[in-house]
Amino acid sequence: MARKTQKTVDTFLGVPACDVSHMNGRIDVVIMGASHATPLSPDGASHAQEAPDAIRRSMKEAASDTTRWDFDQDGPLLPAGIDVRDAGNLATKQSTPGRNRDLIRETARVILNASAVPVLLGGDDSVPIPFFEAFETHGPLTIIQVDAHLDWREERNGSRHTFSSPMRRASEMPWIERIIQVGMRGIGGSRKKDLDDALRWGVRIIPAADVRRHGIGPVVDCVPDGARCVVTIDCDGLDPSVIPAVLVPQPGGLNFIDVMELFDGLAAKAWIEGIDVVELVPSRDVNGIGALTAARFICKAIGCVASQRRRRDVTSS
Ligand SMILES: [Mn+2]
Repeated sequence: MARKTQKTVDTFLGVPACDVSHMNGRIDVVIMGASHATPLSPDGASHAQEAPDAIRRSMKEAASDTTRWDFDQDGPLLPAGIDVRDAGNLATKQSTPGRNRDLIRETARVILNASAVPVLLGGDDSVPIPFFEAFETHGPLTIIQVDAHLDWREERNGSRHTFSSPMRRASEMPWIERIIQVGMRGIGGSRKKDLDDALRWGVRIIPAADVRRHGIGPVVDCVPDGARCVVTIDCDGLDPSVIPAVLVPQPGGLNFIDVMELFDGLAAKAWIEGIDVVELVPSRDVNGIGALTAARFICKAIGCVASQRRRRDVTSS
């Protein structure tokens, strides 16, 4: 059976579907899925390819009435006065990494040029590389990454674009002026040289243990007022009890509320210009709690975009 690349599923929270090649009028947020970018192995199945639809599906029940009060947002589930669309899943394939990267970069660029905030559902952690590239003319940018791992490998299996390298590739993009990495712990693929390179570049590394000790406030403090930010969340940055649906669980991760507070802190002082959530592995999930948690990050992100749009309208009027 041929692998489906563009599934027809319900949109996230039942928002209107959107064709990015025909974006008219003011649209605030566009959600899109990318099951693949640069897989570690071009044959076989990607561990995170089912994630975009699993995330959408997890909110299907709640989507029946988006006026319900959402305590994590201190507002309705879908904020009033904001136009959110779902562009579905890009036609990515495991076997076409170069084309996948082009699709992700160009689609995100179209969304950004329409002054909307792209929300990208991966896919593994290679998906953010072309996503960051799309912001070339929208910088200078601060990247805030939630991840257990450093992701600073120069290459892996001969490729510079896999899930082991997104932060090193980000550091090479001139429009990225600041990188903050939160949630590091345990054992990943990095060696000391990778860590040294990251620190030399100026990355602020805030291990998971520091978040437990001091909360998320010091992370938000690293972001200057008015900074343009992209939030990139690797699901393994969260504790496995919060998101069990990951490839390699690492004990001692962030909690759900940490991420809520991170979004609130950023929305209050900076501008969230893009969000991605990657590395959700639905086949490893427990009762759908991981997919639901990832979906709740997206709900929160939409709420933050709504509040910053209100702030921008007040500032510019
Ligand atoms: Mn990662």
